[in-house]
Amino acid sequence: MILINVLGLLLIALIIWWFWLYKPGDSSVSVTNVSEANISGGDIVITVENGIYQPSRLKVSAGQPTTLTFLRKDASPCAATVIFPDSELSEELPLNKAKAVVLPPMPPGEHPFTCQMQMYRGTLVVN
Ligand SMILES: [Cu+2]
Repeated sequence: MILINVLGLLLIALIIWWFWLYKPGDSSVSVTNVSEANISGGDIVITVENGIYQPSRLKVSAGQPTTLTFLRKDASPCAATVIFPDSELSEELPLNKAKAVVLPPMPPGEHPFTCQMQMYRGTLVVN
């Protein structure tokens, strides 16, 4: 009886660890400096790999169309779509092939972009 309780507690601890504490490829840890890029140069390529967009924070200019170039290296189908909710836009990203996504002009502010299940997350900083 006690053994079963202990096993149950261990299982609960494992589940808590798995879902709340273990974060593979958490972008907030290592990429703070290189993850922010200014897109106005036009030649930034956003790599889709290991659960993060790299860079994941992009500065773009307000009031003009923006072209983002994505390069998907993650073969999982979830990474295949990038969604820009504020622009009501979604694009398919081919594997290992650069894909340019043209965004309409956006109002100033922070506009997120994600994959289908929101595991990949990025932010457009428009100003
Ligand atoms: Cu996803």
